Order: sequence, then structure tokens, then C-alpha cells
Amino acid sequence: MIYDIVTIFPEFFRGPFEHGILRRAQEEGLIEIRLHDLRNYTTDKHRTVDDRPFGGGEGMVLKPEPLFTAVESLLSDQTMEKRARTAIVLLSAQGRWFHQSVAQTLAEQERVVLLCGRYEGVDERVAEHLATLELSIGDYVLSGGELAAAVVVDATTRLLPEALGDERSVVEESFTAHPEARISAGGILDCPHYTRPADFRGHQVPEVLLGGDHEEVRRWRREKALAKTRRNRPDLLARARLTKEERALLDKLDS
Ligand code: 9D3
Repeated sequence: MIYDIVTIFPEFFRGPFEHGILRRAQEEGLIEIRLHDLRNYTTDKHRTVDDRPFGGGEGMVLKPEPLFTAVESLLSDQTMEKRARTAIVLLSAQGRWFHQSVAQTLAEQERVVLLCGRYEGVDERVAEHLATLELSIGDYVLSGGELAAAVVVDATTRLLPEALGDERSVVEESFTAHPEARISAGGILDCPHYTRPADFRGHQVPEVLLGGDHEEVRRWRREKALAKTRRNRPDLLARARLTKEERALLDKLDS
């Protein structure tokens, strides 16, 4: 997978991709992250990337020409087949919500181009005639698309076969081939996890986890996952596809 990130702050990405799974995925050649300075695709001597909004108003708007020129230049050597497996993503506050199923779709591409918005916005012709997808990572105001692009690269790379290596436990793998599908496809939140010490400043690890009854542990984890989902994400619970056992556990929590 090749990621092309077009930004006015390429330096921004020096840190986030140099650790853990993303670092290893690059070292192993599974992914390549190419950073492109938008100003290199300007033609005037001031290397202008923004301009005032038509119709008036506050702030500046990213001009369309540098973004179009950048994408056309990056993809100029692509064959038609590869172009069909390329996503051109505009990160903007007005985008569709980025969630796990979008990451899944991007993970199936050969190439993902990420266009980072800045200032008050991006000329709408970029969303309409250049990008194949406009994404937001959530309902809060960021200063630009850079952090959002890093989030998209992280979530997408994790889904590439081989990316997780031995960070994904063998035990978990034996439960389902894609444990991560749970959060998107009618799923609920993960159960609580604990490690040593069993007593941390008087806060005890639940007794059931210290014993060896695997069936009891499994039931306890389901119950806690349901309880936590209901408390923190009732919206997920409303859409969740639950087993009979999970319905029964929920009813038990009510009583
Ligand atoms: C209401 C006027 N503006 C708020 C001060 C709108 C606005 C302009 C530019 C809001 C955000 C931005 C910059 N944000 C992004 O480029 C962005 C973003 C975001 O703000 N939230 C969630 N996802 C994303 S992806 C890109």
C-alpha cells in the first residue's frame, strides 16, 4: 500500500509514523508513506496555496490548482487498473464520518492519497471533482487535516494482512479471524482488561479472572463489555447484533 500525503506541513508527520505497527509496516515494505509539500505544486514566486473566499467572509481558502496539480503529478505514472484501486481522500470537517468500515474499504486499495485541508476550508471543486471521498474523523474542530490523515493511515494499516505480526495474540485470533470487525459490524465495546499486580493501591482485580474457570471468565467478559457499552456508548447497543446469551446478560444487568 502506498499512502501519498499532500500537506503544507510535511514535517508534522515525522513523529507519528515512526513507532510500533506503522514503523514495522514501513520497514517490512508493507506500506510506503510519501509526504508531499503542497507548495511544491504552486507556480507563483510566493508559492501561494490560499486565497480569500468569493462572497466574502472570514479566513482563507485552499486554492484548487496546487491540489489538482499535486494529485495529477503523483498519479501520472499510474495505469488505468491501478487508478481504479486508488482512493483520493480529502480530510475536512464537512466529510463523511470515518469509521471502521471505511478503513476496511481503504485497506483494499493499492494507493491512498490524503489531501489535508487547512485554513477556513478547501475550494469545493476539490471535493467535487478531485477527491473520491471526503472524510471527517469526528465532531470536533481541528486546525487542519494532518492529524486526521495520521488517524486514517493508522487505522487502515492495521487492517492489512500481516501488519499486526505478533502483536495480535494467538488466543484472540482463534476466537475470530477479524476481532476488529466487532466495533463496526453490529459490535459492542471490548471488555475491561487487567494485569499485575492483583492489588493496586487497594483496587482489586475481579476475583473471577484470578481463577481458572475459562467459561466463567468468558461470560464475565461479555457481561462487562455489555455494561460498559450501555454506559459509554448506548448508540452502539441500540444497533448491536446480540446473541441470545448477550440479551440474557443485559436483562440480568437491568434487574
Ligand atoms: C465554523 C467555521 N470553521 C470552524 C472554525 C469550520 C472549520 C474550518 C476548518 C472547521 C475545521 C477546519 C479544519 N479541520 C479540518 O481540516 C478537518 C477536521 C476537523 O476539523 N474535524 C474532524 N475531522 C477533520 S478532517 C479535517
